[in-house]
Amino acid sequence: MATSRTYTVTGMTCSHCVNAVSAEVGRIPGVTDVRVDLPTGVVTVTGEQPVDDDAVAAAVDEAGYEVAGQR
Ligand SMILES: [Cu+2]
Repeated sequence: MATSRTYTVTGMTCSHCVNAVSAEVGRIPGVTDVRVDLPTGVVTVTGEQPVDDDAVAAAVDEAGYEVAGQR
């Protein structure tokens, strides 16, 4: 069953940032969907299995941004 987790990511300013975060997080094994709301920085990650917070934080960091918290 798919599960979702929601994070707040800081540093995203435009659609390029959104694409970079979506691409990196979407590369995590088992992740099936990534939604980014640019104005709020809210990122919703959906996976086949429970999403790994550390993997998401690492992917966001890899893209050049930071997970400020989990909602
Ligand atoms: Cu940007």
